[in-house]
Amino acid sequence: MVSVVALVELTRDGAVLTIALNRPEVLNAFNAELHSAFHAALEDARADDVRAVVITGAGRGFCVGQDLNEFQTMDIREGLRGRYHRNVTLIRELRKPVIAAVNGAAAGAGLSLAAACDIRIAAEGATFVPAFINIGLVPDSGGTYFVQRLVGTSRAFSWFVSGRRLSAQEAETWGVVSEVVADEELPARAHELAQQLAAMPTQGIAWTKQAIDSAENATLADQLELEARLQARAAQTPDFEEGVAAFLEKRPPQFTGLPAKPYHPLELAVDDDRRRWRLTVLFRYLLAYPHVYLAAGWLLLSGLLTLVQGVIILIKGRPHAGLFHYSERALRYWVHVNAYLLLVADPFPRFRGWPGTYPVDLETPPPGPQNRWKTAFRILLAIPAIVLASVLGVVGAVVALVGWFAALAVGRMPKGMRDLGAYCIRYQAQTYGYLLLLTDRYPSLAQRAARPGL
Ligand code: LHQ
Repeated sequence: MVSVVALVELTRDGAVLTIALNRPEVLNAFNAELHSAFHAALEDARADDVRAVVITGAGRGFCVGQDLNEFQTMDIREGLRGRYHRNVTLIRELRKPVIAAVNGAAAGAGLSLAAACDIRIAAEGATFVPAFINIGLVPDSGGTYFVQRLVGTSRAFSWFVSGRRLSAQEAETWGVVSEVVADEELPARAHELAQQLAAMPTQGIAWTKQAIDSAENATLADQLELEARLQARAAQTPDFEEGVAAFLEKRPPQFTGLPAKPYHPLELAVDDDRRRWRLTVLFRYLLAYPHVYLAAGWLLLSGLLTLVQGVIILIKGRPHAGLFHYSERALRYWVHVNAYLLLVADPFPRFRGWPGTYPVDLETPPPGPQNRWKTAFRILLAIPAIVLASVLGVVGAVVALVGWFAALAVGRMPKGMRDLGAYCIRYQAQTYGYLLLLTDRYPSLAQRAARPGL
C-alpha cells in the first residue's frame, strides 16, 4: 500500500513502514513543509502494528539538511527546536528499530538524521558530508551527540571541522554505517532487514534501544539497575513466553511484538526492588515538595487543555497527538512523583515525565480513536471513579505513613504496603487519564497479576 502525505511518501508492507523524504529536486533538503510531513509520518510510525521503520530519500539524495533557500527567513534557534529537535527526539522515542537506508548524499542535518537512527545501511554511491562547517555553522540536530558516539571524539572532531565528504566505504570502515550494498540493491536490502527486525520481539528491541541510549552517561550501578528493570518487564511479555517455549520445543518462534496484556490501556509498571534509603525516607515529604507542586500545576494545565482536546475529539473522533502527549507526560510525571512520595519507589524522580525513567512507570496507549458520547459526558461519567480515586488517595496516604516507619526501621518497604500503594496510584492515574481524555476506557479495579519475586 502506498500513500502520499504531502512531501513524504509512506509505504506500508506488513509491519514495516518506509518513510521516503520526497523533495528529490533539492536532494530532500528540509523546509518547513517537509518537516511537518516528516513529523506526521513519524507519528504514524508510533502505531503498535508498525514494528520496524525505514527512513530513506527519494531520487539521488538521502537528505542534505536545511534548505539553504529558506535560511534567510527562519529564526534558527526556534527552527531547530520546533522542527529538527522534535523529529530527532521522536526517532529516539520510537519503541521499534529505525533503519536509515542512505541512498545518496547525507549532508548537514541530513547526516544528523541518519546518525539518529538505530541502524544505517548505505548504497555504494552514498556520501556523508558534515556540511555545516563549509558554510560556517556548527553541527546541529544531534550531530555531535550521535556522530561522537559512532566514531569517537577525535575522529568526530576532525571530520566535522574538515567538512570532508566521506564515501560509503569509508563510512563503513569508520563505523558510521553497518553495511554497504550496490545502489540498486539498497531498497530491497533495507526492506529485508526491516522485515527481519519486525519479526523479532519488538518490546525487547524497544527496551534494548532504551538501555543502549542510557548506557553512555550512566554509572555502572545505574545501568545494572536499568537492565534489571527492563529485563523484569521483558520477562512479562508474550514474546518471552513464546521464545522459551519455542526453544524447548525445538521449533522456530512466532513473535508477535505485543506488550504484556494490560487489563487497562493505562497500566502501572512496577519494577521496584523495595529497598529504601533511610535518609531519604526520613525527609521524603520535604524532598518531594517541589515535585508535588510542579506535578499538580502540570496536571491542572493539562486539565485546561483537555477542554480543547474534548472539542477536537468531538469533531474528529480522535485526539490531537501533541495535546495527548503533553497530558500523557504530565500524568506520568504525577505517577513518578506520587510513587516517590508514597514510598512505592525510592529514586528521586526526574522532572520531565519521560517513559522508562522511573521504577514505577505509566504505560500508555498511542493516541487512538475515542467514543464521542463518552467524551461529551466524560465528567459526569467519571464521578463514581473520582469518588473511588479520592478514597484510594486517602488509603495510599495512610499506607505510606505506616510504611514510612517500617522503611525507616528495616530499610525496605513491606511488599503488601508497596503493592497497595501502587494499586492506589494506579487507580488514580487511570481516573485522571480518563478525565484527561487519554483513553475512553473506564478505570478498572482489576489489575494484571504481579510478577513473582518483586
Ligand atoms: C540544495 C541543498 C540545500 C537547498 C543541495 N538546500 N538546495 C538547520 C537549520 C537551521 C540552522 C542551521 O543549520 C541547520 C542544519 C543544516 O543542515 S546546515 C547544512 C545545510 N546543507 C548543506 O550545506 C549542504 C549543501 N549541499 C551540498 O553541499 C551538496 O549539494 C552535496 C555535497 C550534499 C551534494 O552535492 P552534489 O551531489 O554535487 O549535488 P548538488 O550540489 O548539485 O545539488 C543538487 C541540487 O540540490 C542543486 O540544485 P540545482 O537546481 O542546481 O540542481 C542544489 O542547489 C540543491 N541542494 N543541497 N541544503
